[in-house]
Formats: sequence, structure tokens, C-alpha cells
Amino acid sequence: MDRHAKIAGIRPPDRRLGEIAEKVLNGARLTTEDGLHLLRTPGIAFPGLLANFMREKLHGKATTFSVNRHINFSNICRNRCSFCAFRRNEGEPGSERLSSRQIVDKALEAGRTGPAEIHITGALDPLFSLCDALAVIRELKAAMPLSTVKAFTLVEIDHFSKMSGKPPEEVMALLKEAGVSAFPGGGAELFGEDIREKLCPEKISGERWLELAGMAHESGIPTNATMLYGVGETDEDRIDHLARLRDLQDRTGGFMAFIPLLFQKGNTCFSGIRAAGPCEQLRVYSVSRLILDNIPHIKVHWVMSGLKIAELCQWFGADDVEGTVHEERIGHEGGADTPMGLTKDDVRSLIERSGRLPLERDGLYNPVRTR
Ligand code: V47
Repeated sequence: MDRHAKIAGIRPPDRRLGEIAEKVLNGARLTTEDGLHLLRTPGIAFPGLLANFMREKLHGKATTFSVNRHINFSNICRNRCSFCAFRRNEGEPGSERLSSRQIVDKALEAGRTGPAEIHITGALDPLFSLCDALAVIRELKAAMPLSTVKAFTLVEIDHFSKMSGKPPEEVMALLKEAGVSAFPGGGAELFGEDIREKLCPEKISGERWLELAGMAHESGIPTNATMLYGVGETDEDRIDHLARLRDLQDRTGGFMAFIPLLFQKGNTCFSGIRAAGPCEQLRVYSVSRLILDNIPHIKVHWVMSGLKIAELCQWFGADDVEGTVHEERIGHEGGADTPMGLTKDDVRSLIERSGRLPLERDGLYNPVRTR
């Protein structure tokens, strides 16, 4: 073997990739320049092999999933993000704000004991207050004490804080006391200031999102993190986003999963944009796995990625597949052509078809044996 690391007997396509491979095989951290090089490598096989090495070192052959229910409590939003096809103005056709009874009824559609994980996000709705949020969570926990509730993005937490006049730490503590176990990863979008200005000028800044994530972690509430991609960002924007997450995770350890979200351009002002193709998607999963060496799970949100990529990316870094979902609005308003939901058997077979071992989990990544 020459100076370049060989992986599975395969010679790296270039010297730089050889050095990157040596780092990955030795468990050393990749630099942001390494990440950029990987994103710009024309082939996907070698970065994929490295990502799979790391994925199997962490999780073996298993891919986790949950029986879950996505619920959007409102689409009436004071922000007007250019990528969002989901938002409405108050009173506009299609605008909807659910009552707490409707939210509980939706969660119960998954069965008498509810889903293992209830995922709730909505919008910055001026008429959905912190009190409403707390009432909903208490009702859900009373009806489904065994379900893990992952509710409200950090952007929504900031909104509740501003509306109630309470500091975010207090909002988080109240939600935790009511029964929230984790915060979903939405609202992260892309942290870079220039791209964020184009995508969501009214939204909290990337730095504020990270600050709130840090507060959540310090309060003992784990969170996820997402990245919206395929929306006109540069490779530098992607790597900058990953690096900022990795830095925070070094300090707090509170991120459970990272979820790349492929942009769905329907009903947005980005209709002319070139969609990220399958190779680019697999490259994003691989590089995310390799750069985020301190975030345990890379999740594929099959609603956005499509079912084929959800199957493939389990060999390109992903070890967790979004669950049964039941009803999805955000991607579908943007034209996603995936099903609204999958059965538990569908999700299991998506994992098995990939050659992986399905393992059911709850909303905090604890194994679920029988329910
Ligand atoms: O922040 C909005 C994205 C996010 C579009 O934490 C879009 O487990 C693609 O956060 N095309 C909200 N993406 C959804 C979210 C989420 C989803 C699944 C699992 C988890 C988790 C979190 O959806 C937003 C935004 O980045 N989004 N519009 C669109 N047209």
C-alpha cells in the first residue's frame, strides 16, 4: 500500500482523498476544506464508502425508525420565507389553525395509545400563544402518556418568548414541564448570512437559532437540526452550516439527529431553480455524516428525499429513516410526490430493501420492543 490510504482495497481517486480517507479510518476530524473537497469530488462512490465506514462504526447494520405522527398546528405565519409553500395569511383560502382537541384527535388516529413519537410544528401564528402550546401538550400527554412529544421549532420558541414576554429559557422549562421531550430541527435552513437573507429575511438569524439550540441543550432538552438544500446555496454555505452545528455540538452534545431537507420548489418563487439530483443528494448525506462526527444520527426525511434516495442513502451515511408520518403538509404543499404517510410495514421494508436491519425507536432514540 502506498502513502494513500486504501479503503476496502480501493485506491483513492486523488491524493487529497487519500489523506481524507486516512483521517476517517483513524477517527480524526475532517476540516471544512476536506468537506469542500468531498462535495466537489465528481464521483460519489469514494465519499460514500468513507461515510458508510463511519456509519457502520457507529450503528452497524441497523437503521432506526419510529411510528410517528406529524401534526401542523397552524399554517398562519407572520414570516414570509421565500422557500415556503406552506404558509398562509389569516383568512386566506387554505389557512388553518387547529384546536387542541383536533390536535389530540389527529395523534389518536395512530391508535388508542398514540404513536411512539408525536412531531408538532406549525408557524409563527400571532393567535397561537404559549398558553395554547402548553394546553395542547398537557392534553396530549394526558391522552397518550407513553408517546414522546417532539414539538415546536426553535423559531417557534423565540416567537412564544416574544409574545409572552418570558425569556426563552423559561418558555423551554414550561414546555418541558408540560411534557415536551425534544425540539424538532426545523428553522435552521442555512445559517450563512447572505443565503439566509435571500431565503428568510424575517426569520431569526442563524446565530440566534444556534444560541436557542444551546439553551435547549443546557436545559436538558435534546433537539434535532436540519439543513435546507438545493435552494441556490453554494458548497461553502453547506459546509459553513455543518461546521457551525459541529462547533455547538462539541460544547453541548444535545443534537440527536441531523436531517438534510431537499428543497421542494412547487408553489414557491424558485420554480426555475435546478433541482438537486440523486448524486448530489447522496453526496450531501455522505459529507454530512463525515463532517458531523459528533452528532449520532443522520436521518433521511423520505417525504422530501423521495423513497428511492431514502433506500440508497442508508449506504451513504444515513442510519435513521423518518417514520410513518401519517400526514405531511410542508413538503407536499411544495410539490413533493411522496405518499402522505407510510405504514409501519412500509417503513420496515424500505429499510430491509436497502439491506439494513430495521430497529424501531421512540422519539429519544430508545429502542421500542413491543407496543
Ligand atoms: O424549517 C419548508 C423545511 C422545515 C420546504 O426534527 C421545506 O425530526 C423542503 O423541521 N421544501 C420544517 N423543505 C420541517 C422540519 C422537520 C421535518 C422532519 C423531521 C424533523 C425532525 C424536522 O421544513 C423548515 C424548512 O427547512 N421546508 N418548506 C420546502 N418547500
